[in-house]
Amino acid sequence: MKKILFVLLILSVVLLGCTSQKSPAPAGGLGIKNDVEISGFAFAPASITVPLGTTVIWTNKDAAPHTIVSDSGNEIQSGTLNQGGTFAHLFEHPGTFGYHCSIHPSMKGTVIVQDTGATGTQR
Ligand SMILES: [Cu+2]
Repeated sequence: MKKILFVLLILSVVLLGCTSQKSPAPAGGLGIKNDVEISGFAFAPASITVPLGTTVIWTNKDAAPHTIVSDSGNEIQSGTLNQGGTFAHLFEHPGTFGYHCSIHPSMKGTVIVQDTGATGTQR
């Protein structure tokens, strides 16, 4: 009886192993996160380099409202963030994304998304 249980245990481990190998990791499935603070009318850090599939989360620590808007295109487009407000964006394409605050155009930041191949995304 103990032998049968042992064999069943081995079988289930092998089967589970096969099953998990067959399902591909979803793009950005690693759940990498990176925080940017908005404080003193500035993005901190102003420039960040992240691997593909990273979710960047901006948090407004100022009493003044701010936005996060792409310098070109519409990759990043937050609404107005009041104090304590957050905005999250998943970067699914490699590249350099410059952004600014539409209320205070002197506030600028950059997100550099690198395709390290670590996410398993083939391009
Ligand atoms: Cu602002």
